[in-house]
This record gives sequence, C-alpha cells and structure tokens, in this order.
Amino acid sequence: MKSATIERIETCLVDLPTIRPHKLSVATMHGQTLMLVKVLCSDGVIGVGEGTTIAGMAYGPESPEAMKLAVDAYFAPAMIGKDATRIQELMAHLGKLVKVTHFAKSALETALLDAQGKRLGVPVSELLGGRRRDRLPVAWTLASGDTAKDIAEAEAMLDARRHRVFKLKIGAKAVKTDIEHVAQIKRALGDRAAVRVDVNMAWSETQAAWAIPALADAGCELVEQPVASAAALGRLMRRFPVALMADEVLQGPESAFEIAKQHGADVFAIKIEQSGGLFAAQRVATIADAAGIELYGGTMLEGAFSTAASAHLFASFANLQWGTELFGPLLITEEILTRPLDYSDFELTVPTGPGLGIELDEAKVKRFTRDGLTKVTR
Ligand code: MUC
Ligand code: MG
Repeated sequence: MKSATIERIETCLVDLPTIRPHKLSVATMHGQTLMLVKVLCSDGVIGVGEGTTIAGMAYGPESPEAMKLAVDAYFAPAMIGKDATRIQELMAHLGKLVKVTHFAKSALETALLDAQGKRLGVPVSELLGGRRRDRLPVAWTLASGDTAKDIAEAEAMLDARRHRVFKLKIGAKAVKTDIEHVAQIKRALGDRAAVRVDVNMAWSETQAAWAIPALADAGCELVEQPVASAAALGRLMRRFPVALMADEVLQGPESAFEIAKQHGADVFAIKIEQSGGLFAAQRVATIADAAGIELYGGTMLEGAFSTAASAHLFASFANLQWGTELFGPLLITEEILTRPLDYSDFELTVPTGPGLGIELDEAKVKRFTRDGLTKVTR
C-alpha cells in the first residue's frame, strides 16, 4: 500500500445562483452555497469534498458556515500528519473527537476517498465495493411555486430526454391547493412521466391522513416525509397502500435501524451528508435491504462533488428500486467542473476516472468564492 500523510486542509464557501427560485415548504432558495474542502497529501495527491445543505439553516442544524468552521477549527488540526490512506480508521477517530456534524464529516470523507481513488488509480465506486451499474436514473424537482410553469418545465425536460420522474415540492400552501396542483400536473403529463411529492414534514398527522388518499387518486406514486415524526410516519404507513418515503427522520444508521425495526417506511431516501458520510450511508442501505425497505438515492441539492460521490455510492447499491434525484448541478447556473457530468437519456453517467472522476474549474469557482480561502497546515 502506498503511504501518504495529510499535509494541509483548505476550505472555502462558494455561493452560486440557481436557475430559478426553488420553493420548498421550509424556504425558497435563490442560490446554493457549497462548502468545498481540499485535502492535500504528502504524495502530491489532492482530494476534494463538498458539504451542502438547503437554505442555510432552514432544513437542518448544519449551515455551510458551520461546516467550514467545524473543519477549520476542529477536524483539520486533528487530521494533519495522519495517514490519508486509512480512511475508515481516521473517520472513526474524528467521530470520537467531534459529535454529529454529519455534513462536514461527509465532505471530509468524500475528499479522502477522492484522494485514495486517485492514488490507486480507481474510481471511488471501486473503493466502496464495486459498481453494479454505470448509469443512474435521475428525477427532477418541480418547485417553481406555479402549476403552469411547473408543467412547462416538465414538458421541456421530457422533450430534452433529461427527466421523466418528477418530484413536486408541496406543503407550503393549503392541503387542498397542493392536491389540486399535483392532480393538474399529473393530468397534463399522463403516462409519460411519474409524479411524486415531497412535503418536507409540513403536515400534521391528520392533514396527512386526509391528503395521502387524495394524492394517490391524483396519480402520485410516492409521498416523501409528509410529517415530522418517525412514529407518525409509521402509523400512516399502516393506514395507506401508497408508498411512503423517509427523508428527514433518517439521520444515519442508528435512526435507520429504529425505523426499520418498526417498518416505519416503504422507502428510504439515502443521502450521503445526512447519513454522516459514504460509509454510513452504505450501512443505512444495508439496514434497509435487510428490512425489505426499498431505496432511493437522495440529494441535498448538492453541487458536482457531493453529486458525483453519491453517484459512486448509489452505483454500488444492491438495490435502487426508486432511482435517484442527483440533479443538483443542473439547478445551478454555473458549471464548476472542467468537464460537466453527463446527463443524458434520463440518466446520469457515473464518472469512470480515478477518485470521483471529476475536476474542479478553479478559475470559475474563484469568482464565486466568499472571503477567500482558509488553510490549516502543520
Ligand atoms: C429533500 O428534501 O429531499 C431534494 C430535492 C429537492 O428539491 O430538495 C431536496 C431535499
Ligand atoms: Mg426530502
């Protein structure tokens, strides 16, 4: 095994505009902030990782600024001088030093895996057990806040053969208004597209109990996180045949095990960041498989680095019954890679080069970088 120690860790915040306002029940996004981290190693290899959330602190407790601070002040000093090739051992060590901070850990683990893949000349998928597929189906989220605009957007996606599965963000408006919105979109698209919804926890259990059968009647095939609590989600599971998906309640392997024990969801939306990294997300998938829960490859509307990392992981899953929603880079106006990811024929191609198999366009990113760069070194 080639040896390499960690010499320097750099972080920066990159603020990028979105192609249109993205309206969720928790917030409206006009841009996306990527916390990029570079791990520079003694053998000259540099790994890149990304921490991204949705709308600052509206979705979860870890903001991009908090991720950067956690890396600069706590993780980086503990990583300098350590063996960069012993990723699981190093992540376990960091897990003891710093509690939770799943998103920052995912960014660092991604960078370490990118570096190790480059070092060994293999894609990250091969470090995770080996890929089972080279292409992943990718859903698109309709979230303009306007039914007619959403229909036009879906039609354009179908024409371009980019997406044929649409997730509608609902929960901000009255339940009846939301159901009419879903029904109109499904009527317009017919059998040419699948329609799903994500409520982002906005409903009470009684609202959800009223809405779920109406959504099923409207032709919606999957309801994501209609309520906040895992217990309520489990109760709704037993009342309705339509598929229910857990997202926000899934915060890594322990929560996955608790939900699986009670068969509290039909589907898990697996996210590398919410899980606490790629290996943790892999454990979440194993728990789901063992419990007969189906899988979906989720996103935090991530940029190219977390999207590619997720793609490498999802390509290695034994089951991926509901495809993925790895469309994050397409929601951003700027291309930050020297060669864009390949989205074609309703799918994303998992990169084949060493590491993540992608390269940062440094000049492009520089223009959007907030307050320069932070370096932690020996
Ligand atoms: C979420 O809640 O699933 C994924 C797609 C999207 O539009 O928002 C996200 C996060
Ligand atoms: Mg969700």
